[in-house]
Amino acid sequence: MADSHPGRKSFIATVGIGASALLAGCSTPKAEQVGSSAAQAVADATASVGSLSGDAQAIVASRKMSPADVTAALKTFVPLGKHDEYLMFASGGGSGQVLVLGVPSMRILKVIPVFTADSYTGWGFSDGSKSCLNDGCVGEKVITHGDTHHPALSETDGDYDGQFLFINDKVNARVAVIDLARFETTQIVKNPLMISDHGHAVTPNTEYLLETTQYAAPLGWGYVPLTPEDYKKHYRGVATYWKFSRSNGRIDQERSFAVELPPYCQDLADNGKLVSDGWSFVNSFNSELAFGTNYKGGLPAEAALSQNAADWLHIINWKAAEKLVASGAVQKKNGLSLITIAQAAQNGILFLTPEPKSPHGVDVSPDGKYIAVGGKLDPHVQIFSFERIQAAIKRGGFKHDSYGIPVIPLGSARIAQIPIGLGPLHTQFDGHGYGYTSLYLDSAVAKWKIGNADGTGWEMVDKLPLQYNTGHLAAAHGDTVKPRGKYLVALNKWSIDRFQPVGPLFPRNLQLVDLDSPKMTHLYDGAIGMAEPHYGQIIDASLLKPLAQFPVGFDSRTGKVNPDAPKPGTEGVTDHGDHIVVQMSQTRSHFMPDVVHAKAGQRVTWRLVNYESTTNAMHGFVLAGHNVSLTLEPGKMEEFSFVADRPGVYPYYCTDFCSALHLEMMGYFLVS
Ligand code: K7E
Ligand code: CUA
Repeated sequence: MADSHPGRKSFIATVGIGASALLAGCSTPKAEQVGSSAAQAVADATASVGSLSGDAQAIVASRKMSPADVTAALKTFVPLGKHDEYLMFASGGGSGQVLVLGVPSMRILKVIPVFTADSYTGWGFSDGSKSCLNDGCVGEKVITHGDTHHPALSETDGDYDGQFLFINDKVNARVAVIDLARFETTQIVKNPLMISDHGHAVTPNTEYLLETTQYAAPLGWGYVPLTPEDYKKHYRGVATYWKFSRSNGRIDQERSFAVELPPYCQDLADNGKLVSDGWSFVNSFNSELAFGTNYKGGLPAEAALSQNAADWLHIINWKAAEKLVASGAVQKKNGLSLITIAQAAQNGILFLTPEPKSPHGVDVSPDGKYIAVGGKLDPHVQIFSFERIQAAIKRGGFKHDSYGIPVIPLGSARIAQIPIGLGPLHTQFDGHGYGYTSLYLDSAVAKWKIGNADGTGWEMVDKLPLQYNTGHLAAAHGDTVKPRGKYLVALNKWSIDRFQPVGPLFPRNLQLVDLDSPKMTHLYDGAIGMAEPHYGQIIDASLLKPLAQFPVGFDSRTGKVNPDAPKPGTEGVTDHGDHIVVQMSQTRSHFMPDVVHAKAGQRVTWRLVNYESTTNAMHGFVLAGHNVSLTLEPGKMEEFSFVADRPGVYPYYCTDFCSALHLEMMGYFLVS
């Protein structure tokens, strides 16, 4: 990557990115060149695909496509009317939502609202979705945004089963359940101990969702002054194990528990599988126990937290933790069973081992034998052996950290470090004996060979530049016991010159990489016009069995048909004096009733059902002046309520062009 790219450098200068490592480390873009002459390219392209028809040859020539372009186009094109082979669930970052994309086409199929209201679907507008969002209140404070990071598909025997998706909200330490029969959020829980989180992963049979803190704080959201002594003594992290019950599709706080951790700034987390099932691995990056003091002339947080050569990998035996909780020896704090650091250290639940230096990603190999750690400020992917960790635990004779937690020496746990480049972050696997680690500073992905238990044979075999500043990678089933290889999506932070300029807020670039070719090749740039997507997971689409429509009167709040749902022939308005109840239906192309009267000051309970039995026949509903916006799929019931406080004439109408007489699908709400 020798060429320089003025656009890139001036961009960095303009935004004032100070880190010299960033400038030095970032690969510079290389124009994807066609070759010396267009004619040669056409000849090459034609040769590469055998005989192209006359039309195709003309297109290749006129668009100046290289053979690689033609191959990429053919590999990502899903023939008209056909479906993608895989679906990717990507977090929506600061939008608080989840994206669903088809792979390999990279078409966006759906945006699932989770922590943020959405006026298209009506999430946050109906009473049911409001109450789900309100379950995520921080105390009395209603939160209407989120920062989604790590989607986690439910697993059976360590592989995705297509039933549920879980997603965390980093900023407010919340976890949400999405039911993949409906592709709808069905539950949000607020962590009663931590105020913000980061790591999030399921155990191999979805017994638990692991949620780990990032920025240490007093447990239970209280106030303690920020001094070095107070930080050490009263600030804490936690690993929370949320119990998930598949039978009702809900998280059960009563059967959940947490393990108290020192304020080391825990980061990503992954759970063991197969041989390492029952264990969790959690990174951290503040062995210094520091915080920023630039407000009074000291070090900024970024420097204070990255002084030491090593940080701590936390190793948690969650099955032992589960047993300790079941024994009744564990106290509750804010309604959640909390194993203290002392209890965890004494009962073989918590161990530490050093890891170089300011690590970020931690990912367990498909066989469960190895833990790959991305060093962020260290140019290696570090490989830890579960077998060696277990042998060290058996041997005992530990030293301890200042919190009394047993420490396994680095040499006893790590078996290899593979030099791969600058800024290693996150790793995925392909099921063919290789790992793939993103390189944030290099803007690249490194492919490396999974070596032997004795530490030999671990080596990088391929590297592909990416555009630019890659965060997570997602491969098909790439973090399960059965990775499928085939495709890798790089979730890039910056896109710089890859797309038509659309103003200073640039699209994110989800790049599709082909893992089937002998060397990794780049197939597609997928622009995402929303927040930084962080992680995504890619599942074989045939494993998903979503509903095509709801039974009539289906209420998302309960997941059942609501007995109060309007029924044919019973629609209308009932006046109870201080309030009215509206029972309304939608069918192409009318509302029944199409006029609703209320008196100023009356409370209104409005129930609406879409009676359609034709798949895809949805109707919208908006009511002028009342902040009501919904979409109802066939069979769906929604309920909303408000006080009719302002006399007037308010049209309501359907927002979906559902028939030739869609514009006539309207009515009046009159407040006298
Ligand atoms: Cu690396 Cu939140 Cu997984 Cu962003 S995190 S990239
Ligand atoms: Cu219903 Cu338009």
